[in-house]
Amino acid sequence: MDFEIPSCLTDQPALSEAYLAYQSNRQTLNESGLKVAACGVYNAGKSSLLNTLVDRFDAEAEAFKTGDVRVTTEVSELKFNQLTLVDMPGVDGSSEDDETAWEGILRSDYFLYVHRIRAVEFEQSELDFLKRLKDEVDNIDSRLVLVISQIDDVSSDEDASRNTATIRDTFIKAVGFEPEQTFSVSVTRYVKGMREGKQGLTTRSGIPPLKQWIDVISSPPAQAHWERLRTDRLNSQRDALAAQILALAEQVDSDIHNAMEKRQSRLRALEEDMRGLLQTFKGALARIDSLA
Ligand SMILES: Nc1nc2c(ncn2[C@@H]2O[C@H](COP(=O)(O)OP(=O)(O)OP(=O)(O)O)[C@@H](O)[C@H]2O)c(=O)[nH]1
Ligand SMILES: [Mg+2]
Repeated sequence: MDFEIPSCLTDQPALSEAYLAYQSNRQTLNESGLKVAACGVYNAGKSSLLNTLVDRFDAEAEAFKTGDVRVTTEVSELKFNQLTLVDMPGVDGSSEDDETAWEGILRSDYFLYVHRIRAVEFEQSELDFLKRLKDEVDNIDSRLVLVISQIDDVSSDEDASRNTATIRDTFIKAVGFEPEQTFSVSVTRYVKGMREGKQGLTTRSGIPPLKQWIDVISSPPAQAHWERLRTDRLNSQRDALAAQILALAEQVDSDIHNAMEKRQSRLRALEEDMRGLLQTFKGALARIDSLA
């Protein structure tokens, strides 16, 4: 739906944009069920992970496209039962991709932060992204979980535990809190387990606990919680917009006041000049009279 910009804001591009963003957010949040978004650097396995959550991982039936190169460049959504899954571009993409990812963030309720187990070092762009989450997203500590992905990619349990501990530490330092949940997953094991009916592999994929957690957050008892967080978010966005509009109104008021002051002082100066002129005329007249 297109929203109309109030006429008083039409020549205020930044405010118009903030107003439209608020209206469109409000509409999206009022109309959609719970949104869970996957974020992380490119190739972290975000799209593959979301595909397992809806059990659509066969190449020809993938819910979200996957691949070795940078694949996801736009925010895309998939409705699944009462839930909407949101796939986002890698946070280390172009700054345009990052802004696109950010739009997805602002409209999502929960975030799966996906990080490959082999990537022990975080990239600077990830740290910047996590800091932005921490600074700009309300109640992030109850909305962000860590997903350590591609755990089949390390050969020993020892390496896996060491890498997991380091990744968790860096994550905690970046966001400033311990995630309520950390999931260690392997899409490869899950898909193989499902295709070949190998229950052991499916269990060792770590995907079932993640699915259970999603069932819990999307269950009716949890609904009041995320709906309240949404309302809080919309209210603070509305308050910020109202404060901007108020600041603009005060500026306009002070501009009018200054213009009137200027006009008054010009009028006073004119009046003074006229008086001076009148005195000069009177003096001249008096001199003419005295000559007569
Ligand atoms: N070994 C292994 N490879 C995986 C796993 N999950 C995904 N991959 C592979 O990792 C690559 C990237 O996966 P995607 O799901 O496309 O990654 P993405 O994070 O969505 O990437 P972008 O959309 O480009 O940001 C693909 O080649 C996947 O097959 C896993 O659990 N184990
Ligand atoms: Mg992707």
